[in-house]
Amino acid sequence: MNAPFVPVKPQSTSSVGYSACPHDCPSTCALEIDIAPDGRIGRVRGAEDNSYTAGVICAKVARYAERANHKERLLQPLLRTGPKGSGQFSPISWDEALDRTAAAFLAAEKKYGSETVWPYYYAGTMGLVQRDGINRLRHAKRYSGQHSTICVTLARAGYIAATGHLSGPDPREMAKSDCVVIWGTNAVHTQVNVMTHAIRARKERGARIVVVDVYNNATAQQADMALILRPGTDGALACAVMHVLFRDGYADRDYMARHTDVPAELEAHLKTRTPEWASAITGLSVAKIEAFARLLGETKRHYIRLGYGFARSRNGAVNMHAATCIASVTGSWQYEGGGAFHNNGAIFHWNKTLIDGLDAVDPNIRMLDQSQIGPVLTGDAKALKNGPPVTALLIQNTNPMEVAPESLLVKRGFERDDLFTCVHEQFMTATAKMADIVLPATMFTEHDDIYQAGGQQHILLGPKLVEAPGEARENHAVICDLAKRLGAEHPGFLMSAIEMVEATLKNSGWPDVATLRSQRWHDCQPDFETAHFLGGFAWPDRKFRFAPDWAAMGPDAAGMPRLPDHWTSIEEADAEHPFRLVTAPARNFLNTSFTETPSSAKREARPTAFIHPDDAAALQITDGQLVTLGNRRGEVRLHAKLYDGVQHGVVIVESIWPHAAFVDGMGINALTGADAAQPNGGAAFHDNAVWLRAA
Ligand SMILES: Nc1nc2c(c(=O)[nH]1)N[C@H]1C(S)=C(S)[C@@H](COP(=O)(O)OP(=O)(O)OC[C@H]3O[C@@H](n4cnc5c(=O)[nH]c(N)nc54)[C@H](O)[C@@H]3O)O[C@H]1N2
Ligand SMILES: Nc1nc2c(c(=O)[nH]1)N[C@H]1C(S)=C(S)[C@@H](COP(=O)(O)OP(=O)(O)OC[C@H]3O[C@@H](n4cnc5c(=O)[nH]c(N)nc54)[C@H](O)[C@@H]3O)O[C@H]1N2
Ligand code: SF4
Ligand SMILES: [Mo]
Repeated sequence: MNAPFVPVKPQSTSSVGYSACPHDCPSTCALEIDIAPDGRIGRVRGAEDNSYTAGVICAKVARYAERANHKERLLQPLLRTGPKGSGQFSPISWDEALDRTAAAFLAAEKKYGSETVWPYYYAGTMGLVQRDGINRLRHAKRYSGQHSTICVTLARAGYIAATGHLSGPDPREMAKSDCVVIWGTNAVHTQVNVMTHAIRARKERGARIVVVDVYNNATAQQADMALILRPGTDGALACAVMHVLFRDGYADRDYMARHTDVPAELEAHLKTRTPEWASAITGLSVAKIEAFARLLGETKRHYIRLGYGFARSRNGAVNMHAATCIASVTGSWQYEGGGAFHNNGAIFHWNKTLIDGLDAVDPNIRMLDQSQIGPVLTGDAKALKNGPPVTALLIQNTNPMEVAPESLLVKRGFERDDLFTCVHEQFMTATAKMADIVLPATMFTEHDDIYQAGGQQHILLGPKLVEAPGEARENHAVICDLAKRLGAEHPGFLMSAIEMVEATLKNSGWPDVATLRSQRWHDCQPDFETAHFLGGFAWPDRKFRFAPDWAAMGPDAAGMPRLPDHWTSIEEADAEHPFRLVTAPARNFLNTSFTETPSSAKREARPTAFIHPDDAAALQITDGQLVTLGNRRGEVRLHAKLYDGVQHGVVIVESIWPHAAFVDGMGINALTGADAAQPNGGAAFHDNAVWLRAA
């Protein structure tokens, strides 16, 4: 099926191209890419002169040639010839592939109406044009909407509930902090540049690095203080810290009076949230909680870097809000190197009307929850919003067969005979294997796009640097070609990708493509006053909200606590499911991307469950033994590793391994739930009660 890589347009000499890492990582590194005389990419380096990247990138992207020049890249459109999932396909022409896809969509629409077609995508590429253009087709055709809940929803709801705005102190200020708190992000694995700036602060000013996590991960191992708590208990820790800050005179009452909503009510509420109370919930010692609170109280210039991981629980939005509140009790927002940061999404003020086709949105079209693709495809009426079944899928930039929760349902859904699936991919993923039509996709060096950083403040140009292998085509071209066949109309279908970039930059008030080509990136950092909310927070009364209006953050706020608290909405362990499972990210994979590159797979070895030695002993499980993890959603077998860097009753499985890497061909998301976390949905990937036994 896969012809060997045939490079197109060889060049005579090596050169260096400038780009941005397209992967779904908050760092969005500025890259320098060697291009060999044969037209293929070689070594990839981080740009030294980009003030956030600072010459550092992760190992998996430094080895990108292995992925781009991989012998298993998809190079031709394919038609399924065997049963779904069999992997039996025959090459066909692009015209035939697109004609068949369009015909299937038109037939489905005729039978059930436009909402039966569900364009489904995520962030395999973070380029705005190539990632989001699928929405333009969706809106122009009135296909079902996608409520994107698989990643950021919970974390954002929590942060914005507090500040009103998704931005914060300049991430480069970490280097000027006296204490960097890395909370619920395994930065060494998931966004290595946080470490660059935190370690600079330690080297240059003796700053302390604190990590709050549920296992002694690679980041915690570099910390001066690590708080390894029970999953889903960060709200309790944050409350006890604030209790101590009030109790011991560290609270900045003047700041709170000026900039927050209900400080007196918060103080009264926290009276009972003592370190003893939190110790029983979190499993941390009272002494550790006191020490952490004292460190924050005595170190005004503390930068709280809030990750996604601790928000991937059913109480995740509440926990994110609670941790953010600490910076308002100490008033650390006021200082350079201080405050609480999660993501810079709002500073870019994009006008994405052209890319997304926002001028064609029909608000009456149903929105389907991305994380509930299992229930949706298996006909759950509530998940379908009581509308027609989904009988046609167009998938770009995502691998839901393996990354979405409740994998058994997802698989059953994809197996349906009455479902037509077209997958546009770089590799034959588990999802591509379920497709009727597979289309080969370009990689970032093979098409034009523009990128914005979430964990920093640049927009970066990622121009086409090399020719695509085989017949691979960019997402934008596929969307435009399908639109033509489907009779969809929008100006965006008639433009090239770089014209889309140019127009979007202009409509958003940013420098043009020519400027970005010469500058390579543009620094969008707002001024200090704005970034630190010194003129007020982004609510009408300009106050930070200790008492958030959860109903304003999503449709399902029932029962959410009025003030920061330990909210017991998590999937608690019980007699039948005595363990809590966290599916934290593996270092050498990025979701399921890079699972195909041999060096990454070799470094990760095999799917592994980290189990506390005392728990293992009680169950007579030995190191390296096969174990079963299970709950009412499914069962998964994998190998145990005895590991004392977790609390009793907690199991960690670094992810996301393909299903095929597991003993029974079924991976970790068989155990995770697709229920929508409050208030606005979101998958609680790290919030699972499971049983554990020797297999
Ligand atoms: N190498 C690698 N890099 C990646 C990814 C990857 O899969 N691998 N994924 C990319 C994507 S899509 C994203 S969104 C980002 C996410 O990056 P992060 O913000 O780092 O979020 P997570 O990866 O979900 O988890 C981070 C940490 O949260 C911890 N955690 C889980 N539950 C809790 C809890 O209840 N409390 C606390 N305090 N900690 C908890 C986990 O143990 C883990 O160490 O990373 C990106 N970068
Ligand atoms: N158990 C567990 N599950 C999780 C998580 C977890 O922590 N634990 N994390 C969750 C999170 S945070 C996220 S964001 C999701 C992510 O899940 P996904 O978005 O599905 O991420 P990947 O598995 O990396 O799949 C991206 C796919 O896009 C393809 N791709 C890349 N670039 C392009 C392109 O330009 N065009 C096309 N057509 N395809 C392209 C890649 O080859 C890859 O197969 O997973 C979630 N699932
Ligand atoms: S750290 Fe993140 S943004 Fe930087 S190269 Fe690696 S995956 Fe890409
Ligand atoms: Mo993500």
